[in-house]
Formats: sequence, structure tokens, C-alpha cells
Amino acid sequence: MPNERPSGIALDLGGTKIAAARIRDGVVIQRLMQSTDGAGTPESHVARMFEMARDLGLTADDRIGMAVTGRIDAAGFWHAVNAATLTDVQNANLLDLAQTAFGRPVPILNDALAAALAEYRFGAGQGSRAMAYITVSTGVGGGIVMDGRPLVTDSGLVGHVGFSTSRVSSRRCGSGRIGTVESVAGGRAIAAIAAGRGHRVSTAKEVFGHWRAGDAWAVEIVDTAAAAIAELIGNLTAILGLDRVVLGGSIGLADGFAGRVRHFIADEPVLFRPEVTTAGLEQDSVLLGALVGRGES
Ligand code: ADP
Ligand code: BMX
Repeated sequence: MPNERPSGIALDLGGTKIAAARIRDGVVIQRLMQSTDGAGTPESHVARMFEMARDLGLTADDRIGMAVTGRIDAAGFWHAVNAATLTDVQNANLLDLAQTAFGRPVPILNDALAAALAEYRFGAGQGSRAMAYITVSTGVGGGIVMDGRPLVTDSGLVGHVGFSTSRVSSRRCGSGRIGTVESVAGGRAIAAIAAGRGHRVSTAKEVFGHWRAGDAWAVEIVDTAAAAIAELIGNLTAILGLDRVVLGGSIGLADGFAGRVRHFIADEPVLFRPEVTTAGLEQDSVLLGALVGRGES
């Protein structure tokens, strides 16, 4: 797999925010951010990303890479798995929409898979033989790289680890599954759990503010999320024989969160405890991965 340091414009559409960046030789030199319209149509999401690329000085020669939350199938169709995150994205021909808007082919990847690829090549995944990247962000997503190769399937569902279940959850999530990791550890879920218990917060970031202040209710919610992620890591290790897990996303990268995940992993037998690190590229993993792609072109 080539370790070329990419240049061009990278787009990262998550459940909460859209990031767009101009990258030169693997370094983000300019970045724009907007909030995601969860009710937007596929066309409107692509139009927003195009405007952001234009604001970064898009030229006809720029290479573009796009990574999005949701499942991308082999034909380049885009589907929200958690239908509550993007309420109007099902079976949309993203490959075609992006190519039409940008006037050139645009490689498209799931956001967590993109980040996994970038971390494997340039970040905290280097040298791993069996690595999972887990994003704890609006949802909980994943990308898996085995012996240097990403796990991919025609459905694009592989790696959607947030939709596996956890002992500490009984909530239904927007995938329709009950007791998922995402329904207890994703940012949307953390905010909804807190609000449902009567706390005056509307985002996970605010819950983390209370957690830092030592408020017992927030400690309980954040620890439950961390325990679910630790359990997920144990489960994935049993299935895939992971030697390393890289945590990303704004919650995965939040100061102290990885420490709580490691605290709960310590309860697992040693065989089920891979090395757990945070993303070496921090918030840039998805952007870099979007641009570098799977490396087959
Ligand atoms: P996206 O899911 O769009 O890729 P993020 O990785 O930023 O975006 O994840 C968004 C979630 O992270 C939201 O639920 C938000 O409230 C939460 N969040 C953002 N910043 C922080 C922070 N510093 N600490 C904890 N949670 C955060
Ligand atoms: C969800 C799922 C994944 C995504 C993950 C992280 C949807 C819309 N998204 O599990 O495809 O990789 O969230 O995405 O079904 P983010 O929005 O939290 O960055």
C-alpha cells in the first residue's frame, strides 16, 4: 500500500458537522466547518460540500476525496444505517451526485473506514497487523484494517460496530436494533439520555462539561458509554484478534475518555485487551483518509 502524502480537497460529512480541508502533502493547510443538516437531501448535502470546496479555492485540477457517515455500497449508493442521523438519505447515488457536482470522479468512503486507512498509514495504526479504528462521535462507527488491507463488503455495512449490542444498553437506536453500543455511547445518545433524565443539556459536549466538573449524573452517563466501548473492544478482539484499537471522533478524543475506556478494559481477561490509543492524526484522520482512499487508484 503506497504511503503517498496526498494533496487536494477533502470533505468529511459527519452526523454533526461537515469539515472541508485543503491538504498539501498530507498536511491540512486550510479548514472550514459547518453543521450538518440532518434532514437534508443527498443533493443538498453534496451542494453544501461543493460550496465549501469552492470556498477553499477549488480548481479544475484539484483531487477530491469524500467521506460520509452512513453505508456506501459497492455501486456508490449512500444509505443512512441510523435513519435518525440523516433522515433523508436512503439509496442515493452519491458517486453520481458528487461526480456531477464536482465535474470529476470523486472517490467516496464511509467516514470511519477513511479514518482507519489514514491512521493505519500515517497515524496510530502504523505497524498493526489487525487494527480497528472506532469513532465515538455523533454515532459509533468503525473501520477495520487486517494485514494492511481494509475490510470491505459490497453492502458497505462491514465495520458498523456501533450497531452491535452491549450489556449496558437496552435502548433502541435509529437502526431499529435494540441495545446497540451507538444507543448508549454515541453523542446523540449521550445527549438524549441526559435530557431524558431531566438535565438541561442539548449536546454530548455539554454532558462532558458536567463530567469534568465532577457532576455524578454525568460521570454515570460517560462511564456507561466508556464501558460500552470497552465491551465492544473485547468483542471485536474475540472476533478479529485485534492487536490495536485507535479511538477517534470528538468523544473518543475528548480528554480523559480513552482513559475511562482503558479502565473498563482492565476488567477483561488479558487475551481480550488490545493496545488502545487515540488517533495520531486527531481530528484529521477522516479528511486524510478521504483523500488517500483505499489506495487502489
Ligand atoms: P461528527 O459526528 O459530525 O463527525 P464529531 O466527531 O465532532 O462530529 O462528534 C460530534 C459529537 O461529539 C457531538 O455529540 C458533540 O456534542 C460531541 N463533542 C464535540 N466536541 C466535544 C468535546 N470536546 N468533548 C466531548 N464531546 C464533544
Ligand atoms: C453511524 C453510521 C456509520 C458512521 C458512524 C460514525 C449512519 C448515518 N452512520 O454508526 O456509517 O460511520 O455513525 O459517524 O448510519 P459520525 O456521524 O458519528 O461521524
